[in-house]
This record gives sequence, C-alpha cells and structure tokens, in this order.
Amino acid sequence: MLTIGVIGKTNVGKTTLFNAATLLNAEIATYPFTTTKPNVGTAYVCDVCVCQELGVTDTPLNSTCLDGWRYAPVRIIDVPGLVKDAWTGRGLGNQFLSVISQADALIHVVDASGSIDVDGKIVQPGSGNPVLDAIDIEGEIHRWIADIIIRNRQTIIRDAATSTPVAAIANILSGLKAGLSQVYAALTTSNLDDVPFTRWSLDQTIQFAADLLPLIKPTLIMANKMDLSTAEENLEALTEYYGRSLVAACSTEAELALRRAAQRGLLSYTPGHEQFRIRDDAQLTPEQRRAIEYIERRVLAKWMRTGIQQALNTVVFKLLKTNMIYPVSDEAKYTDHHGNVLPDVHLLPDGSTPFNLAKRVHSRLAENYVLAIEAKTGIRLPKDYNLRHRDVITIMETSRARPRR
Ligand SMILES: Nc1nc2c(ncn2[C@@H]2O[C@H](COP(=O)(O)OP(=O)(O)O)[C@@H](O)[C@H]2O)c(=O)[nH]1
Ligand SMILES: [Mg+2]
Repeated sequence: MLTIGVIGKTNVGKTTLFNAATLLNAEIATYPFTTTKPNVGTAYVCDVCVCQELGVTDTPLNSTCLDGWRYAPVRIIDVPGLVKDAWTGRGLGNQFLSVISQADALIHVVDASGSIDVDGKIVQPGSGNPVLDAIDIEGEIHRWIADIIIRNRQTIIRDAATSTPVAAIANILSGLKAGLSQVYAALTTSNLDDVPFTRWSLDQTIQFAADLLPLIKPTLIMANKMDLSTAEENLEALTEYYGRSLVAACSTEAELALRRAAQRGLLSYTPGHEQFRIRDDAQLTPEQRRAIEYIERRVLAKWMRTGIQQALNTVVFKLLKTNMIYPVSDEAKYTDHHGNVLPDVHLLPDGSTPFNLAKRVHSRLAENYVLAIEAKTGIRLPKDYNLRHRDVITIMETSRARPRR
C-alpha cells in the first residue's frame, strides 16, 4: 500500500490532519511531544468511480464507493514534531526520520497562520514564519541524508571501485527508496557528476541531499490553519517559494469537525465535496451551530473546501503519478469470480502494464498470465500497453485462456 508520511514542526496540525484523514483519536494538544509514537492509519484518495459510466451498481471490497466516488486506501503516518538537530538523534529525531524512509511521499504541514514560533510553541497568530519553518524541517532531512552518506563513505568508495559511484550511493540510500536514476539526476542538478566522490565537501554532500529529496520523497506543502486571517499573506509567500502546484491551502481542524459531525449524524458530508447539509437543525447545540457557521464563513466560503481530500488526491495522483485500475475476472459483467461488481481498485504508477497489474493482484495470476482485455471496449491489449487511469482490466490465465463472451 502507498505510504504518506506527515511531517512538520510541532503544533502545525499534523495530528489533526491524521485524525481527520483516518477519524482515529490520537491526542490533540498544544504542547510539544504530544505524539510520542508514530500513528499509522488508513486514509483514502478518491476519484469518480467507473460504476457511473458503466451504469452498474458496484460491490466494492478493497475500497469504498460513496455517491459514485471510489475511495482507495493509502497508509498515512503521523510523526512526532521535529526539533532542531533531530538528524543527530536529538528529541525523537530517529523515529521521525525512519518514518520518512518508509514513505513514498510526504505531506509537510506548516502553520500558515504563523501561530507557532521557531521551536513549535504556540504564539500570537501572525508572528511566526511558515516559510522558514518549512526550510528548517527540510534542512534537518537534508543533513540526515548527508550524514548517512558520510557515515558510509568507506563503503561507497569501496563499492564504487567495482561498480560506479552512482550505484554505490544508490545502494547506501536504498532504504530511503532511492534508485539509480534519482541519484544520477540529483548528481547532475547539484553539479557533482564530475566531482570525484572522495573530494565532496560537507556542503556539497548536503546540496546533493537537497537535490535528491524531492525526487525520492515527492512532497506537498500543506498550508494549514487557513481559517485564520493571518494565513493569507503567508500562503502567498509559500506559493511563491514552492510553486503553486506544490502548496495546498487547508484547514485540518475544519475537516476534522465536519467529519466528526457527519459521523454523529448531525450533518451529511462526503470528504472532498465542497458542501455539507445539516440534517436536523433542531438537534444542534448553540456551540455546534457556531462551529459550523465558523467553518462556512472562514473556510468554505473563502476557500471552497477544507483542502484535505484534495491534498491527499494531489499527493497520490499528481505527485506520485498513480492511476486507479479496476481488475475484474468477467469482462462482460465487470465482476470477480464471486459475482462482486468492480470489487477492487489498485493504485498503480504511470507506465504500469497489465502484467504489473497481474503481479499486484496475485503472484499466481502473473505466473499464468496469457493476455489482457480492456473490459469497457472488449479490446485485447498489447503486452506493453500503458494502463490508463480508470481502466477496467481482465487478465486471462492459462486455465481460462479464451474469453467467455
Ligand atoms: N485555527 C486552526 N487551528 C488548528 C488547525 N489545525 C490544527 N489546529 C490547532 O493547532 C494545535 C496543534 O494541532 P496538532 O494537530 O496537535 O499539531 P501537531 O503537533 O502538528 O500534531 C491544536 O490546538 C489544534 O486545534 C486549523 O486548521 N485551524
Ligand atoms: Mg501531533
């Protein structure tokens, strides 16, 4: 399953995001180290389900279909707030950094309202600097990656003698999910492709780490607490620094409140949709009514949405470039062997083939792979066909080589 790591300073809203995305109840409080262990949970990414265009009623198994939208699970990990010099293991540094290794992508939450100081303590909104906060966190990660390279210097030099420096460095960083092409690209960007590894300075090593990080851990900056008026100016500064496509304006607290209210039956709210409907106004307490009014005025009227579902979707579909693929055994009825309609959806990276899908579904299906059919059109697919978003695919196995039409 794809894993998204949630990183950021203390008190930016990481646990609120985690709770909203998973509806679990990790502690939410305003002092450092509230979260002492990484919380692992399941969040969902969504897009329009193919059940609509195929005109069928589906019976999802590995995912959920709500109002014609298919929600596919991803793993989300909330990590403790980062302190300065975490790369040396200070604070909960090691735990924090090991989560980054496991992650396929990161959501870097910043307090866009400027309500935290440099150490993550709550201060007057508007006095903090979210751009510098983000740079601090990135700096810790760069230093940590550089440190791994420095600690393994002798191994890299020895391996490079029999292979290549790129392979030797990639090997040391494989735990971070770094591949040859990414190491090669980062070397080029940091102008180190012509500098012998033995002559790299500390600064050059850190620069290499900085150029490698976005390649191995695509990262979305979540500009949080957009409900506070001090956030608007900082949002501009963040988009200027990171580029519009990498910054998401959010209010995690608003999302958490809406999802909790929906769970209690107070209102109807489908995550990702831009509206909610109060089910029974008479049931709301004055406090609940005030909270809902605040969310409407400060979040939805201004930003259209809380931004959480959008952010999760952006990470998975845009940054990680994955597609939703629906495998079915019966290409006429769109069912599995038990008659479940469109039971599963898999998130596969761009460039995946039907054979990659077969491997994902079951090793036996890959072993017995004969051919694949696109179920919507009935067309046989060439071996090197690149699966497209929302394809419905039937894999023919040796035991069932001829399609039953
Ligand atoms: N105004 C506002 N406050 C928020 C938002 N998200 C989180 N907070 C508050 O920020 C504080 C820290 O949140 P928490 O999730 O514990 O932060 P963490 O330390 O990063 O895990 C809490 O008081 C939250 O209620 C938001 O979207 N808007
Ligand atoms: Mg927390």
